[in-house]
Amino acid sequence: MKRWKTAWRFLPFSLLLLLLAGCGEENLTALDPKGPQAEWLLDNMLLSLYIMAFVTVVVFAIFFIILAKFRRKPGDDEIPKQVHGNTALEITWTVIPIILLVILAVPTISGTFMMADMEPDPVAGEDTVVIKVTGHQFWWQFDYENEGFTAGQDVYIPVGEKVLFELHAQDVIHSFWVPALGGKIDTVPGITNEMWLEASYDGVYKGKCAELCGPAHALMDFKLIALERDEYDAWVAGMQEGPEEPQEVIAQEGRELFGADGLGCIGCHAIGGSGTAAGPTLTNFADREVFAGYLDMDDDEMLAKWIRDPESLKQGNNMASAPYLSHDISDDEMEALIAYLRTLTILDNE
Ligand code: HEC
Ligand SMILES: [Cu+2]
Repeated sequence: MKRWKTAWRFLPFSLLLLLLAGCGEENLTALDPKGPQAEWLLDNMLLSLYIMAFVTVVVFAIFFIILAKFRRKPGDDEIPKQVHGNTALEITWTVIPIILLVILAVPTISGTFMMADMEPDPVAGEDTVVIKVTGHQFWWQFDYENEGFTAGQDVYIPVGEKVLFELHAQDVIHSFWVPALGGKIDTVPGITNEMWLEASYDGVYKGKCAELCGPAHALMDFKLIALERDEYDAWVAGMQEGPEEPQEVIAQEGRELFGADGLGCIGCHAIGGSGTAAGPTLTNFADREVFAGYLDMDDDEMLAKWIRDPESLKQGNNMASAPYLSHDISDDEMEALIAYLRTLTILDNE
């Protein structure tokens, strides 16, 4: 009894939590669709919700009517007539659910085929974009194999076009999910899964790993950036060319440190061209909104902290085993490294 009383006291908090659960991250929601797949998913969710609500209302209405109508009244001394079986009723409550299930099945089946349809659907004159996605603990690699370059953390697509994704995983199972655009599909080591997404509007869409994959799983965020076709083409050309040479002396010193004769960052972080499985390419690092999935891009101190002690900010990440960490990076060196990292832009060159 006492336990129930305590439990009830938490009810308002639980309801509040439920309310707040929707507010956490702006546009990390499937309830505000921005593409044909996500729209279909929401429509289907609502259809099943309405059908369930309808069934609940009807069943409860009948229940309460019968409760009121047939309850024991003063003077009712006899047990009512006992009935077994009623063919008409039984047919009714078998046929109605069948009809409801058919109503649900028709759009579900056609939608499932629509979402599984990996046939390219090129928009007039443009090649369909195909992107190889690889999930790593705890970051995302995006290989644009036809175009010959790799992007890390942020995936760019042209707006209004069906883009094909080939999904892989390097280490454990992850799940690729951009809620505003579509459903989630697992990335599984040794298996290639496929999906397509289309963004109806340009913009920055949040993505998240949706499969518990290790200590920093919750920080395995990424962005999908949908650009108009001409901007997208310019971005592709920029990624193929790589970032411009650093002009400032301090940034040039940073590039030395970044290289194989310095701290050896380049061993895991490609700049320009294809990347490796060892770490995200930093070709367009300065164009990101966040780094390491969640850290404020404008915060130099945070970036320095990341480079000095990545484990303290993202538990279990694979930069924490980098050999350079045994070397004390001086403040001057750090300043140079960060100055160099901040020159790594593609969007600002256009
Ligand atoms: C052993 C390989 C390795 C070495 C060496 C290495 N890193 Fe990393 N780095 C990684 C990995 C893996 C990540 C992704 C971590 C994550 O988000 O889980 C990363 C992430 C980063 C990021 C954030 C990238 C992003 O876009 O989110 C920066 C910046 C970075 N490293 C800078 C450096 C610098 C500077 C050096 C050299 C001083 C360096 N790294 C050396 C493996 C390495
Ligand atoms: Cu993951």
